[in-house]
Amino acid sequence: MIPKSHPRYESLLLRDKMVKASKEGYLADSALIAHGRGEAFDYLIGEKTTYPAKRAMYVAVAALLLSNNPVISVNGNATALAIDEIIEFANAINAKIEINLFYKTNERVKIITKLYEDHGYRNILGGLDDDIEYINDIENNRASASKNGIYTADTILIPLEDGDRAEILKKSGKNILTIDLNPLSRTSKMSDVSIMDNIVRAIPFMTQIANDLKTQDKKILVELVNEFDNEENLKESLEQIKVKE
Ligand code: PTJ
Repeated sequence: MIPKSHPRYESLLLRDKMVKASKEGYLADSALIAHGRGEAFDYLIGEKTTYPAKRAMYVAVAALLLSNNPVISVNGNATALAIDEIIEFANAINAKIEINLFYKTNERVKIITKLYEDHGYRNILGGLDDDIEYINDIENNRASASKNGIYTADTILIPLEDGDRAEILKKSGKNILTIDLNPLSRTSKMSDVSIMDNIVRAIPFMTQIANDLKTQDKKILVELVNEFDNEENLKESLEQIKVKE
């Protein structure tokens, strides 16, 4: 039990979630390493949501609301850290959720499918019985996707995604949005909208934004998307990393 007074309380709570998920057998072997990299970047931005991240979140939510078939891609790490928040967000924007594992095993897919069901989400895509297609005919696990989900999606939110997978999705012409604490990652660089923030802060904030933007005229959402420059926003994100005592 971590005392609430501990100066690193929030961070230790997330570590606990990751360790528990690892023991439950649904994380990739390298999941804790990926988490550690995220932690380091989060530390350097003061573990707070920065202004460029907020701006990117508004644009990402607008893009999702404007889409015909928006999909939220989830892996082991995203599930361990924010399963309930992801379900709430998907419901708020009417998006599908698809299990999309970089280090895919049937066992992990089975456990994650059950987790979403246990948390009240019945229509998870990417399960073992789902219809699978290969993006751009690349017959490789990295390119597999649910026929009714990522395969036919126009906009995909890919939090904490590996660069190879992001590249395949980007090359297929889809609108790619990411949440990634590393603004220098290949995924951040090749996405259309990159949110440099911790998934545990970003997703609940995006649900709030969705509830706000849903009441706005479609024209305003289109303007938000069209005026956004991801490269410029990533530069500003990088400037938020301050190394000082
Ligand atoms: O469950 P799987 O098999 O799909 O595997 C998931 C991981 C995350 C292991 C896999 O996708 C992977 O290896 O990813 P990478 O290449 O390590 O990229 C993950 C990115 O997410 C890195 O840039 C991290 O800095 C970032 N990251 C880690 N934790 C968080 C994060 N970004 C936002 N919030 C976090 N909590």
